[in-house]
Amino acid sequence: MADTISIRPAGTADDWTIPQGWDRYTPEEHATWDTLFARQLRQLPGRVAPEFLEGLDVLRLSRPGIPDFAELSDRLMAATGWQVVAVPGLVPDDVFFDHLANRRFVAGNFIRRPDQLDYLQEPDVFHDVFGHVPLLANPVFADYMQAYGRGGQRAAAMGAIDRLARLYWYTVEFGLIRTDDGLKLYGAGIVSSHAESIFALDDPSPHRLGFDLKRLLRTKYRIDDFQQNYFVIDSFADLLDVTLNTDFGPVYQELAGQPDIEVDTIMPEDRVYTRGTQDYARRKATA
Ligand code: HBI
Ligand code: FE
Repeated sequence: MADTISIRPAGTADDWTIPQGWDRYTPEEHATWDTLFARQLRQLPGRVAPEFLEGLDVLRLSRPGIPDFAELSDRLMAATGWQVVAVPGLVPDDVFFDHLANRRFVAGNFIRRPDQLDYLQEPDVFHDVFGHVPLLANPVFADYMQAYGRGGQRAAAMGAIDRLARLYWYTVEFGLIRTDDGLKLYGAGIVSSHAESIFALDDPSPHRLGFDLKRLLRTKYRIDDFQQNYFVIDSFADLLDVTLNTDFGPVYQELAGQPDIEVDTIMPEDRVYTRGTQDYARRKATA
């Protein structure tokens, strides 16, 4: 995450949480949530990891309207000890890691305007709650997210936040998972995006590469368009296992001496699911 100097807005607590203000949402805002939700539910079944759909069920997220975080947290707490807390937008890294390390997921309480359905800069309540929260009902992924938060606190102490942020980016935000029924989506940035939930699986442009922690930590990413690289995990248990059983300190030191890997590069040791054409940017430019 760019080192944006975040100014704590008035009325925000030290941990940047604010009241969600559920009863202040307008019917149009609830309708925006319903439009986004219905659009994703038309295309995610069969493309998304089954654990995501199970999470929607367990948390009863199919009910219409923007979820009330208090009610949602009651169900989430019962499932995995997590809760959803409202924040005004992106929060400083150390605040973010502290919340995750304590099983609190920070979610923006605002929703995009109807004319922003397809892209917005900051994560809104649809990205955060529809994209991220269902998998927090899965015990293994819930443990992974807490492990990431704790890892973030350690990375901060070693000046390695930007390095570790790549792990979050290529798993929690834009991860794919291998199943007996082919590759499936699980990253929140993909499952909450109408276009990218197609692009990430179907488009011939991006590379789809087997998850390898050190290779991933060297790989750059872009924040303003579809990914040119996706990493594929074998299972959530494998992702948790690697994260819990890696001593990141020596890995950060080892990688410090190695150059970053560009998004259009395939390394000799890569497990290649798709050797992408990398032509998306060109296609888009000439569209
Ligand atoms: N703040 N609200 C919010 N949501 C995020 O996803 C988030 C954040 N702050 C920092 C951050 N993500 C990432 O840069 C961390 O991986 C470092
Ligand atoms: Fe996100």
